[in-house]
Amino acid sequence: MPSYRLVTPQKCGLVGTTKVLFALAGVEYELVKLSAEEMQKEKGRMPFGQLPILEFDGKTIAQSRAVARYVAKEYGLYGKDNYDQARADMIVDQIYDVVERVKVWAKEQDPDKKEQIRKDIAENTVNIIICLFVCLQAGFADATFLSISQRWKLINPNCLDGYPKLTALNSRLLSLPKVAEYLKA
Ligand SMILES: N[C@@H](CCC(=O)N[C@@H](CS)C(=O)NCC(=O)O)C(=O)O
Repeated sequence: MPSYRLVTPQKCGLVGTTKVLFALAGVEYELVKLSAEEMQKEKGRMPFGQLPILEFDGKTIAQSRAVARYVAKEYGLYGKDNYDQARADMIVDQIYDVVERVKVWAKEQDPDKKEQIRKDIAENTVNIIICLFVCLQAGFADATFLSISQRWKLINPNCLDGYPKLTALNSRLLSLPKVAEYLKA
């Protein structure tokens, strides 16, 4: 097995999915957290001058979603065929659409517009994704969901209520000791 180095700034949510995937796969890796000064010094090793990156066997992968997808593929967590993988991609892309809406929500100053965006996210988009999850058990999408869902709770702390299958899936993931460890870190 390669010796993985997952290099990230001190504070960065972008490695969350990869950390969950490594935990699900039971794969050891070194998590390297660089300070701002260290990051400046190390820029030359980063393909696009940004973190996170994944290093192994003299190779480097940048872009957090490419890193997560690579780890998912390597450890059989991406779906068994092109159709399952496309469904995983579909859900992950939808999750990131929600993340973009959350950014718009966070910046909006007008209380009425802000509330409208919150409702739109909480009552429509999040529910659509949750419904899709009920028919899918792909590690890549699960891991993305788990790492991002913490942010959704800001919008609607009860967003999983009424979705017993998803709640069960979440509980199963959270009950894995390594995933629980990841959430504490
Ligand atoms: N789309 C990239 C974004 C990477 C990114 O914005 N990284 C930030 C840290 S979280 C960074 O390296 N900022 C320092 C810089 O751009 O100089 C990804 O998903 O990996």
